[in-house]
Amino acid sequence: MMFQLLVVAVAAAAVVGDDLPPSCGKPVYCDSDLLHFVQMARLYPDSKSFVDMHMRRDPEEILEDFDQLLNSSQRNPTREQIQAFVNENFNEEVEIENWLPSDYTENPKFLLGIRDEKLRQYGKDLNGIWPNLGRKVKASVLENPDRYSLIPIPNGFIVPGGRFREIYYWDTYWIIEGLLISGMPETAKGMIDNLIQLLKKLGHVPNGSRYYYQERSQPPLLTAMVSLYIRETGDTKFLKDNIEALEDELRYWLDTQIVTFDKGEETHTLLRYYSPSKGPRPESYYEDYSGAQNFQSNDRQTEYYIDLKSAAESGWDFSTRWFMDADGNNSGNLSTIHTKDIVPVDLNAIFANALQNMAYFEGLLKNTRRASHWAYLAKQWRSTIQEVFWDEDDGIWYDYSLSLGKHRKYFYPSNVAPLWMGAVDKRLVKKHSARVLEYLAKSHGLDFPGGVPVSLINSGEQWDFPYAWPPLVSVVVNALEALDTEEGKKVAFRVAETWVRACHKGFLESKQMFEKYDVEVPGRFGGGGEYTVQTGFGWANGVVLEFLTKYGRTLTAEDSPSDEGSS
Ligand SMILES: *[C@@H]1O[C@H](CO)[C@@H](O)[C@H](O)[C@H]1NC(C)=O
Ligand SMILES: *[C@@H]1O[C@H](CO)[C@@H](O)[C@H](O)[C@H]1NC(C)=O
Ligand SMILES: *[C@@H]1O[C@H](CO)[C@@H](O)[C@H](O)[C@H]1NC(C)=O
Ligand SMILES: CC(=O)N[C@H]1CO[C@H](CO)[C@@H](O)[C@@H]1O
Repeated sequence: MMFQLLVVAVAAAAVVGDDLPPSCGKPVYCDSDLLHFVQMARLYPDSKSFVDMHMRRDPEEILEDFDQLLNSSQRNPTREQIQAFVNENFNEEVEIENWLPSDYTENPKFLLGIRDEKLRQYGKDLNGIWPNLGRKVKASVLENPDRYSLIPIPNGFIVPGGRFREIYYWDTYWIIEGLLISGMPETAKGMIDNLIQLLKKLGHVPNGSRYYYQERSQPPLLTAMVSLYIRETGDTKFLKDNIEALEDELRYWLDTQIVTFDKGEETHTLLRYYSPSKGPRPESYYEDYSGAQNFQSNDRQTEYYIDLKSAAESGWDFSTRWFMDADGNNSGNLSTIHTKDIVPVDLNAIFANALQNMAYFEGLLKNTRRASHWAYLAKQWRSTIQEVFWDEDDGIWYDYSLSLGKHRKYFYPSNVAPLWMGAVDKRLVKKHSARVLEYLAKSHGLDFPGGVPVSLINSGEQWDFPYAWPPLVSVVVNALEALDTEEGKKVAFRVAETWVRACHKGFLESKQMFEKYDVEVPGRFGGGGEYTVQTGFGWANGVVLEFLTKYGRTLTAEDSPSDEGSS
């Protein structure tokens, strides 16, 4: 079982839509005429609104009644009829209630380490947002689970904010980082346990705790979260209780997301994002379905849906990173999305780190044989990362296109993910550090006043220019630190300082933290993409807290008069 990955080859057979599973096993939310007609009637500006409602009656009765409505209207019900049907059968009342984390305190210790008075206040304000984002699942969901799209989880948790009212997989990594800084390890532990409960129930950690997210995972940062938690608390009992589940998650990725291909003389095995299920994303049904009408054939539409979902699995929905025009360049648009053709640097860096974490965990539990098994795989993964992604000409790691057999030579912060995740052997870090800095300087990706953009292309998509996303800024700063050179540390500090000042400025103006920002105007929220900008915001708070802690002794809210002109 464990060594299976060496012999798995991916069958490149065409995907046939009818053979694919629906997005989830609950037809009302994932696979029914009801879903189709309601979402296409556009009753709500955000497609997520309907699939978050719960049912007033049993789903079988509702589906049958809707069939009747279709029959009596020759499958052409009016918008009013559909709205009336929804009002009668569904309830918008939120199934999640506010929750005050028991380990929350107003003046956590980390504030003492921040020298600048304004930034210390900012840290205190950010810490003070945690209780506003605390939630737990209402008891009514447990009493009648069949009537909800929410998957119940046992512990209180911190949500991202806005439309993201449930727990999300990769968001949780930066939230946990912030919670540990805020001295809230119990809350962090409860959140990790929630993800593990989802993993046990579904066989993998879903994108978020909704059935309609069930067929998609997200960047596999669970072991990295456990590692943060264990290093902070030394809670090896938690590790012991959950080690099997953590292994299961890695096997899930090895079993379902692996791709084997030739580059040059060598055959390589790595992971890609791949989420094969039928139809549009239920929570973005109208948008996906409308987009698919650009394609004539059913097979092309099916491919399109899979590429959209695979991009959603990456967390980067959507981005030129997954677009390929006729020449394979990233200047395409959503209708030229080819996520599953692209082997991503960051996913594989995260996975190499997960393998190494697993070796570390098994070591802590004194399972030496298993520890060396995972350590061996981790080493193998790191060396494949180097062989496939490293570009000797440009001195950086690039995503790799399977169909073109070549690198995608574009600036994305994910290019430095191997450094962030410790997925490059120390010797090579030393050897390449100057080249990586040179690449970053030449790319101009770090030159903007409001943060590091997710790309340099203004496509109108939310994971493109001019937007900066907090987790990616954290990736860049940590990658630069990992170079372990004086110059690397200098640049890391500059990037972190720019970021904290921009977020601080935005916060003073609006009293809000945003899920993403505009790199051209410091502190302005980023507006484009699939939905309106969301506030709160879990990972934004986590990343600023990270930088305030890391650089609290030297970081300032603004240049002091004596610095003016020198920077
Ligand atoms: C709707 O009509 C079809 C045939 O036209 C029939 O099979 C089905 O039972 C009808 N459904 C309801 C709920 O009346
Ligand atoms: C793709 O990029 C290459 C190299 O920059 C360029 O020559 C070519 O015209 C581009 N193709 C398209 C369709 O933009
Ligand atoms: C997207 O690209 C395709 C193929 O190049 C083109 O036909 C289509 O008009 C583009 N759509 C938009 C919205 O720009
Ligand atoms: C499309 C999808 O899979 N849904 C969500 C997964 O979670 C992220 C948040 O991290 C959302 O942006 C996606 O919409």
